[in-house]
Amino acid sequence: MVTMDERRLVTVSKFLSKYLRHEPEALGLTLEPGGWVPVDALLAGAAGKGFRIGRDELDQVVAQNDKRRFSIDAAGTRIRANQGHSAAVDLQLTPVPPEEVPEVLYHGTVQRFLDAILREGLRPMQRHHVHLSPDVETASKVGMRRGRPVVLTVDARALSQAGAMFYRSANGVWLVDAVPPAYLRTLAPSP
Ligand code: HQG
Repeated sequence: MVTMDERRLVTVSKFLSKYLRHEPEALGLTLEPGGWVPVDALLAGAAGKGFRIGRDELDQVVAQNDKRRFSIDAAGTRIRANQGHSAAVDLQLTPVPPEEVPEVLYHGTVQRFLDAILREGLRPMQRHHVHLSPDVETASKVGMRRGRPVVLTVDARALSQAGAMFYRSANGVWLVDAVPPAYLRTLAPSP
């Protein structure tokens, strides 16, 4: 097996995110329940766009992706993005019972969204869910994609006990429909 360099890994990962999360129809794909598509159809669709991906490359991207964004099923015939979709799909997530939801989770964002977030709560925006991180460091990295990060603490257990459904994605990201302002606090910025 040829080992891929980091740049190629990122390029293939971005390609997969685009079509498995956002525009499956542009590759002639339909997301099955759970977000799955046949690997063969994906590789054929990619080749049709002039972007050839080898099956061994695909396996490496799934295995080595820094955030475990993708899964291949046990039979090795279907692939999916684990979360982050904007395309319509039933991800067949199982709600986590309130007693298994952590007391607090974190959300990384940036200052310019803060007023709106504290006023109307966290909303899923283009995605299906609000994404929450299990620790401050991860949340901080998520916020950093947009500038100087601001981390919010989410009273997740309380929100779950109040009836909100929490889901955990295969890569440890927590998902919830929305977070009302009453369950949010800004974490004091680190010096
Ligand atoms: C903000 C990446 C105004 C929210 C990351 C965020 C993550 C509001 C942006 C995953 C708002 C949405 C998700 C409100 C939320 N008013 N702004 N009421 N509510 N926002 O990308 O959480 O690389 O959809 O704070 O690492 O940043 O894709 O969500 O800034 O895990 O695998 O609206 O995406 O992973 O942005 O990131 P996003 P996110 P991947």
